[in-house]
Amino acid sequence: MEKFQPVAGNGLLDRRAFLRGGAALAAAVTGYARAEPLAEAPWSKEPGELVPAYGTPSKFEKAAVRTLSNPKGEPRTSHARTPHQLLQGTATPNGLHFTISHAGNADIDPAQHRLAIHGLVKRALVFTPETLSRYPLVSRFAFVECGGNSAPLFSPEPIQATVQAIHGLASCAEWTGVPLATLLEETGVDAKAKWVIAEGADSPHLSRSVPLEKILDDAMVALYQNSERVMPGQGYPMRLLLPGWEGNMNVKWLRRLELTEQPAMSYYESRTYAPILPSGKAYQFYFIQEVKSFITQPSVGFGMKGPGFYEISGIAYSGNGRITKVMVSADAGKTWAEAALQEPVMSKSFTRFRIPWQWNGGPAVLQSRAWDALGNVQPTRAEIVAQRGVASRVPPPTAFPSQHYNAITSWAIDANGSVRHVYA
Ligand SMILES: Nc1nc2c(c(=O)[nH]1)N[C@H]1C(S)=C(S)[C@@H](COP(=O)(O)O)O[C@H]1N2
Ligand SMILES: [Mo]
Repeated sequence: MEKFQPVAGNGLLDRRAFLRGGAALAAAVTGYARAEPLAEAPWSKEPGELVPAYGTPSKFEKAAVRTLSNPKGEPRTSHARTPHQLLQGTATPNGLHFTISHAGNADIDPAQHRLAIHGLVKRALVFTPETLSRYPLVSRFAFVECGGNSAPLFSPEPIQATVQAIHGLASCAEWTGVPLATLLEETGVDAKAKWVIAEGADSPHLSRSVPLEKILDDAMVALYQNSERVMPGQGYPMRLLLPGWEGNMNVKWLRRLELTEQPAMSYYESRTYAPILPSGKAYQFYFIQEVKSFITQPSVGFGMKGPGFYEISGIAYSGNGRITKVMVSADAGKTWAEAALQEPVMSKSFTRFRIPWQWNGGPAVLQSRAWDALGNVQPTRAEIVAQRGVASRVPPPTAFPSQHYNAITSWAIDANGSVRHVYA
């Protein structure tokens, strides 16, 4: 039984225990080894349903949907949050990719859509989706995360909400498109150019300024999302993809890229996404989505079913590059054990982590903490609050701090197995 010895407080097991424990441990978790005769179910007795032209999930998976901020079209920004507590793996299905659209999803006819690249270039050029898709394409996985994701955790008191409500404004997909370096090679770049102003074709013409360096490094005009055309909510027929950078800068329904000497100081970069510090000063730009992780199973709303073996699982990612390590605690951060990272671990992408746990039925506080390839470590909540402050207690909640929360999330398990959000 040595392989089931805890490696950290409150019953955390070695990350390889499930592998080494093999069938005995798996049976302890699931109970499937108890032999029962198989029943002949109705679906085994007749031909099945017609195969649809476009598949959708089983009717038994109705709960795996996004939660909406304006389900009836209320006039406000549309937020659709990814149900992380119901997903495994790392690629977000296209229908569950989180969406933030400030004025709804533009309904664009690709035959009429144009992308102009102009300003400080040698030759201004205009592309159609069709001409763009004839360039050499590249594919890469990348997460997109809204700068406001996880901001509920700036609240002075813990909030009893699901991981979807707290961390649902981040998703990950395989994007395929044309690297902007390729397109700028074709337009030529004036030596004076330092910034690229990206603008969308939706009615607010959302625009953001991006340093030319980032554009030439790994920016892409994405045409495909998980192998099919980019979804309307993700910017059909094309979006700017800036791997690892603030969601808002990943301009959807992309129609214009203007090379300039100075940033535009557009509405979103000078107001919404300029996080204010307790000193009253604000970040002028906050490009990178810093290293973060959170546990998706178990989490609020999905409790434990009696003492025994469980797998703790979650997502880690960093806008700086690869995830190098995730540590998990079951005793509110007193002791930690290293989680297994699911291969492949890709730069600026979701990384699934997992660790086996023997829950003894007593109170426990689960936390995860991630490290990235640049050596950044996910902060504790105390650290981020000391630096950035907490949101006001008095309604209406103040606008600050409301962006770029990447500290540790804590889930408390009580003796009856239910999960609560706590600050620990
Ligand atoms: N043109 C345009 N681009 C946009 C937006 C928008 O409303 N219009 N929303 C932005 C915001 S706030 C975020 S967080 C990301 C979200 O990308 P997604 O909806 O594909 O997940 O898109 C950004 N790009
Ligand atoms: Mo956003």
